[in-house]
This record gives sequence, C-alpha cells and structure tokens, in this order.
Amino acid sequence: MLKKSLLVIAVSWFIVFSCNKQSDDTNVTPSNNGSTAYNDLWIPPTITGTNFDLTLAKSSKQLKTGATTPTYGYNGASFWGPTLIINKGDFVQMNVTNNLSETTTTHWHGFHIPAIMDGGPHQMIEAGTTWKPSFEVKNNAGTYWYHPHLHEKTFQQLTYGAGGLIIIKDPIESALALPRTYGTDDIPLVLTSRRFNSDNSFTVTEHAYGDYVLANGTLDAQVTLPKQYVRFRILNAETERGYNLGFSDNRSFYVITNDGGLLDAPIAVTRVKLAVGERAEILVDLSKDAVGGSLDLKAYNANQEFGFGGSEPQTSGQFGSLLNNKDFTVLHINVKAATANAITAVPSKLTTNSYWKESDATKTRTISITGGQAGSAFTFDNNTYGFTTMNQNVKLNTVEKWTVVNNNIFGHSFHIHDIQFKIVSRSSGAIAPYESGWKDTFYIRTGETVSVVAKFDDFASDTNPFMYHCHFPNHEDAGLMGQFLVTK
Ligand SMILES: [Cu+2]
Repeated sequence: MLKKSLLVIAVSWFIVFSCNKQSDDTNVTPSNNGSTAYNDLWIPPTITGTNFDLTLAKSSKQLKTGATTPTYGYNGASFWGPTLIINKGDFVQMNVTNNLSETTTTHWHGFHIPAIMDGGPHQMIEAGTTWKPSFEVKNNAGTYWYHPHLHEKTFQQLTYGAGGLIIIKDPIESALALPRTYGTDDIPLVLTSRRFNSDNSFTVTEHAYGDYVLANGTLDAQVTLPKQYVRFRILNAETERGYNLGFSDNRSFYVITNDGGLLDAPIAVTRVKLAVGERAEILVDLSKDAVGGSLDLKAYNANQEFGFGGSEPQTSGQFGSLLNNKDFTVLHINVKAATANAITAVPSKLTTNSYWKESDATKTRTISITGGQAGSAFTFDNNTYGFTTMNQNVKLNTVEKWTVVNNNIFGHSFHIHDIQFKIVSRSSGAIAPYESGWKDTFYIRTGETVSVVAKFDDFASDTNPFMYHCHFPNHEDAGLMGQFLVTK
C-alpha cells in the first residue's frame, strides 16, 4: 500500500463486492491455490570463473495458456538470468551488454565495492553498449543478486524479469558439511508475483502486488528433491509483498545465512519472514519423508500486521491482489531417493562473526520515512530523490549507527549499498533470531524505529555516491531513495 489508503481500501472493497458475481466463470482464483497441475521449477544456468558476460535483452515466456508473455532476461533466458558463482577474493571482470532499446543499469546487490562499480542509478548502460566494471569480491560466502537500478525504471525492468542470483563461495563455507550441489540439494529460489493483462502481458503500470506466484519465473512450480538435507537460497524479489515462509506440515527448518553470509550457528525456526530484497539460506530435513511423498513451501501471509506487504484485504486494484492476506503455496516439493554422499546432519557451528555493537558507533544519523499522505510519494526526510543531491556524507572508516524512523502509514524494506550492517535495535521489540547476522536490507514496520551499525571502509570517492533506499521498486522509483558519499 502506498498512499490514499483508506479511500482506496473502501473503493477496492466496493469493486470486489460488485464484481463477485463474475468470479465463478472467470479465472480469478490464482492457480497456485488448489491446483495440482505443476510446472517444473526452472533452475537458472550458472556462470563460474572471473569473467562474466551478461546480455540483457527482450524475451518472452509461455506462462499462461494462449499468448506468450513479453519479458526481459539475461543471456537468452526467458525471465531472470544465470546464477553467477564467484569465489571471495577473486578479481572479477563484468561485461554487461544492454540489448534493450532503453537504458538500464546492473547493481550488484550486497557487494562491498567502489561506488563507481556499484551499478546504481549513476552507472547507466545505454542501449547497445557494454559496461565493464571490475572489482575484487570481498564479501562472505552467501547469496546475493544483480538487478537493474535505473532511477524511475527499476520497477518496470524488474517486473519484466531482469535480475539474477549471485553465489559467493569462500573457504569457511566450503569447509562445512552443507548441501552444495546446485540444482540437486542446493536450490536457488527467487520469489515474486505478477499481474497479467488480458493479452497475457505483465501489468507494468504501478501496482504493489502480482496475483500469481512465480518461483524462478515458473508459475505453479514443483521440484523433486532427494530424501536428505536440502538447502534453499531464497530471495524475495517482489515489488511490495513480504513472505512469511514455512512448510505445510509446520516442520522446523534451519536458517544458515542472512543477506551478508553465514550466521554463527544454524537457527531452528518454523517461519522466516523475508521483506523485498532480503535473502536467507535455509536447510530443511527431508530424510524422514517417504520417497514419493510431497510437501509444500508456503507463504503464511494471512492475518499479518497492518503494513506488512500483502496484508491488505483487497483482491484487486493498486494495493490489492488475489494473494493478499492469505496463505498460499510458493513451491510444491516431491521427495525422491537420497543421493550418494547425502548431507544428513546440520553443523552445530558455522562461522565466527564479529558484529558491530551500538557502542562501537562514533557517528549517529537518523533518517525518517516521510510523505505518502494524500496521494503523495514517500520520501526520506521530506526530500524526493535528487540525482545530484548528496543527502549524507560519511567519513571513510567511520563506524556509524543509522536509525531509520517510520512514523508513517506502511511498512518498507530499507537497503543500504556498500556495506553489510548489524541490526542493533527494533523499537517494536526483539530482533528476530533469523535476522541476527550480517544484513544489507531490513523490514521496517509501520510506526517502528530500527537502528543498524556498520563500518564504511575501503572505498571513498568525492564524486560517486552510494544509494540508500526503500527496496520496493515502485517506492524507490517515486523518490524514496537517498545517496551518500564516503570521503577520506
Ligand atoms: Cu517503501
């Protein structure tokens, strides 16, 4: 939900009520709910090494019966792009070719790299050209992603399907007995949803939610997994929807990473909430499941607090969706025989992180989410994003506490480029154990104040800024974004 909230809810309820008679003979129920006709989960191909060629171009995908859906994809994919697999410490050369007829950018989400390599709104890749950043990969092993970040075009280009996962490997992670056979027991899982026009094209005018879940760009996805511990690398690549994920039999599973890498130890949960842009790697034990059995990974999104993306009651309109305020399946899982050398236990210890504490910060800054009233766009500190405006100035090597205040009408997903931070306080109560590690993105509730601590080290520039923004692409496009310089 963006703005105009109560009036829109009222209008939407009226429209839903008025249209109810049609719902029996039109396909308005998401096929994700109750259907047993599944499609095999698409596993993106991988690229490994130190030289990565990506080409973004128009594509199309057969998603619904009838016409194909116009999409964007990298390297010939019909939606999304290949998974890049990179070793920490490598110097990589990226060659991103833009074969669209419009400008784009490619942001390496979560990476700690110089601002000019970051792929934010300033590193524009004009149509028909190739952008060639190169940098050392300094991040911990974990799941990251790349995606367009062109100001005022991010929502549209993401909606068409532009994006891809990045897996970073390092010696600490590699030494652990974890599932890591990509596509077999180590499953990339990118969650989003789309709304369709009557000609099967995606709706790309501004709206907060899709009506149909896409897992790796697959509608009604299923995957067949071995009877052993399986790892999912989950990314919320939505517009506004949050995912409150769990399994259909409420089994416990383990969170092993946050956005910026391994937690100290696996954390047992039955639910994990991911806001837009957040990632988690989880381990789930299928060893006690019967071969031929099945279970579902579901979004338990019914009855979430107001301000959680997708909690709105309406089923249509700008803030409505057929998936709103309900539990729905995101992935159907079939179980087959275990592989040789199956992982059958969870390590008790993963790594040793040295997190920043509140008391480490020598500089504090406060950023307030403003605007959003009476149809206006959301802003930070009452400033709409300005391409040449430096909203914050950070001194290189300073440990800072950033406090984000959301005395506003809806929840958001807050992302800071350049660094990984530690969440040190939430005014709403405890920090969830599953968000206790290194983070670059966090959910901020309506009425909440959240503080994070990070060190802004290694990269300084007097001219090239990093971004901080709401990761709802429609919000950042409309101006809920700021930028900061890190200077010596
Ligand atoms: Cu937002």
